[in-house]
Amino acid sequence: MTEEIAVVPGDGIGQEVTPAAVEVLEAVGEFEFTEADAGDAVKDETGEALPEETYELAASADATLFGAAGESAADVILPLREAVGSFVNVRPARAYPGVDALRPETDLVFLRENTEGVYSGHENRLSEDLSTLTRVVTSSASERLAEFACEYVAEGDHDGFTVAHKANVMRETDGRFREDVLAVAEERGVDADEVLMDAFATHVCLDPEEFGVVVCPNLAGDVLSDLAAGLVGGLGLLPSANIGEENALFEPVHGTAPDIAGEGVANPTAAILSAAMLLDHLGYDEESERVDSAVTGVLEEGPRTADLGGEASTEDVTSAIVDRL
Ligand code: GGG
Repeated sequence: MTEEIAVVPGDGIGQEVTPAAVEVLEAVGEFEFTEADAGDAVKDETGEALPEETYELAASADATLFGAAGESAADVILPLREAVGSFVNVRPARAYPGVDALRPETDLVFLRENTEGVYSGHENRLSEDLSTLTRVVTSSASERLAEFACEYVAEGDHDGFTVAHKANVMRETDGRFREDVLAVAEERGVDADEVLMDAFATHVCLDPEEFGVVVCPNLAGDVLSDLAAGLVGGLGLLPSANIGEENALFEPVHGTAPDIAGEGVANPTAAILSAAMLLDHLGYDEESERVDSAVTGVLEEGPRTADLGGEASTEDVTSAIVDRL
């Protein structure tokens, strides 16, 4: 049976890098692609950033490829993650040969809680002077993330994981997160250590080899993975997978990059590596490895987009990757 892949480019460079990822998927397999709108542009036209049919498509497709969300991120990417029942956002950040990285020894994977924390949407403007946000942390979500982390560590070549938190200040919410994650690791016999997330931000810059798999609350995972992008050569390189029990959505970590949107010069690597994660998730292991190795080859030998010091266009890089498949 041909798998149906929902394609939601979103805004800005999402419109340029998502077709690049589709081109790569078409080169390695037979899939049925169904495209749908979401984001600022559709909101301007219809008043709705995430049309119901896009939500339903993501919920029913075998997998979804998403591009980027801009101003309407909260109304687009959070509900889309919900549509696929995602509870973890997997964000690998590794340095590639040939890429000028601040820290070439970096090889990290962030496992970010994907349903709650400060992204649960409970914000209120209570007066002219006062706005509030309710942070939600449940044991069920923390334990589910920890179970995933234990399986991820067992299946991969990892010694254990580090849980990054700020439980010395947010004693109740991060305290619960920390306690639940460490308890599951102990129960499962998986090595887990812990670090305060602010200290992590320093230590990962000074000595990234100290860390491997990093389990984080939602916002911390968003911020710290972007920080790690800075260590490996930029946001154009980081893919991600939003994994649920039965469904999943794949997207580059970067946003819409309005400064270069529409110029055809965005780096498609993160979107194409997200497609490699999609292939792996659907069981196309060999195809996923082929894409990964084609991307690695192009990063090493070029062509390169401007963010990596080159002059190539999105299409030049995509064609070079497809040629290597
Ligand atoms: N493709 C990722 C994207 O659109 N990022 C924009 C953004 O604000 N994301 C928030 C998040 O990942 O939670």
